[in-house]
Amino acid sequence: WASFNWQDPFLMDSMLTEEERMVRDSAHQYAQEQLLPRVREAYQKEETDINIFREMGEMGLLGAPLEGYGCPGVSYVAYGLIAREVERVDSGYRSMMSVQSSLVMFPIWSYGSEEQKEKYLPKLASGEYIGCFGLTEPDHGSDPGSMITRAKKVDGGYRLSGAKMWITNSPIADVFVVWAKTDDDVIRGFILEKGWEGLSAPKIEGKLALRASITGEIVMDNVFVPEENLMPGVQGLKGPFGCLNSARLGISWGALGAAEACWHSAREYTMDRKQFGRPLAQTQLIQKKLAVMQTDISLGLMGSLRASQLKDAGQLAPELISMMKRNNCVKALEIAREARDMHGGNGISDEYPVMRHMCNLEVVNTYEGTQDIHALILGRAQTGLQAFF
Ligand code: TGC
Ligand code: FAD
Repeated sequence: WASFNWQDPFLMDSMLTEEERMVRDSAHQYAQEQLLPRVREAYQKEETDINIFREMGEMGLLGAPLEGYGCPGVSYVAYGLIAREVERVDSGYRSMMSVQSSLVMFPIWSYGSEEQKEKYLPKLASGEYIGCFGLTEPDHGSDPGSMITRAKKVDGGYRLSGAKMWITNSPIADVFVVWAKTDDDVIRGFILEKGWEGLSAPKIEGKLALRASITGEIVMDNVFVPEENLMPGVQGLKGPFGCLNSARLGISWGALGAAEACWHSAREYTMDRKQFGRPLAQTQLIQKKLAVMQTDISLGLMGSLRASQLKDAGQLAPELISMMKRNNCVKALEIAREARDMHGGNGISDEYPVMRHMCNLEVVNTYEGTQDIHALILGRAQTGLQAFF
């Protein structure tokens, strides 16, 4: 028998290519050396450092799986490994990165005209431009198909009116990918730019989670969008959902990075902390909790790895992404809550990462489709019965 590797029970490392291991290691080094030292203050003060986009651009972490236009073109497995390393530090940093990569660069790359690709992608890849993605509205979150944002056809383009809510990066964004219904009631994607008349993006204050990542609204008051800023390549909800597929896959990896940080912190803490004359880690209850964390993380990673390999082979169904996004976010949140508890009173201090991860993971469970919405997608897939309404 082989000896057991408690940190990597399935020997996942050996299932990665040389390039994937290299990408993972450099993302790990960047996240631990550059992001970790600033996260405590950023979270406390609710500050988003825009230099992080430039740094990530230099590292090749923005739009990593896309080919051309200054993007590295790595595999989706590598993209997942990057998300895991960044979210090991903070879900907010992964959010900044995955919105830019999957929700702004991906639609321009997939549905944009050649001119749009050349104009926006290289600057988004380098982090010179910051992007945001406007789908959710104040009254339409889980059901974006009912959106009311309108794009009225006028001479030379469209006039956009409406509001988008809970938009990652919007107050600092240069480029806004916005989804709106045209006169014929069809959802289309538009690229808006900061400074256009009638466009504003106020910050949402009072967030108790994901505080290192700025969130805002997008308010459009009759904004003129020239014809050349309509993305020609897609119509209907499959446009935004195509982007969400790729972002959700990355989140399934990222959430486990946060969970791993909590697991390792709980393990170290309970090895050091003595109560009743022995380390907490020498009690049966604590060992059971550590075993559950290890099992859920390891199984989740195997699922995400397989899903990403299927994506790279062109064989991935969106429902499997729902399964992995839902499972890994739910498990990561349970692990963070348990790890917080195992740190006792110290668990509520920001000296330890567990409470911050726990709060962040509440959001990660909600955005990109809540766990219940993904359960309904999976329920529909196995029964053929629509239970959303
Ligand atoms: P439904 O009838 O199911 O589908 C309508 C059309 O869309 C197509 N479609 C998909 N295409 C590609 N990939 C997918 N995953 C797709 N899912 C659906 C479908 O084929 C159909 O196309 P067509 O051509 O036949 O018209 O639509 P529905 O209105 O019944 O949808 C229900 C539901 C629940 C699946 C959907 O609305 C949903 O997923 N809701 C969750 C909303 C959501 O995830 N919002 C995310 C906002 S962005 C965000 O949160 C970013 S946070 C990022 C960060 O900070 O990290
Ligand atoms: P609702 O849809 O009102 O759901 C509330 C509850 O009802 C949930 O528990 C849900 O599961 C449940 N529910 C809904 N429908 C059903 C049903 N049919 N059956 C049973 N239960 C149901 N959006 C963007 O477009 N771009 C972004 O960049 C972005 N970033 C975000 C960043 C943050 C910090 C947050 C918090 C959100 C962000 N979102 C973004 C929005 C996010 O995608 C939505 O919050 C999410 O889709 C849920 O929508 P909602 O908040 O309107 O909740």
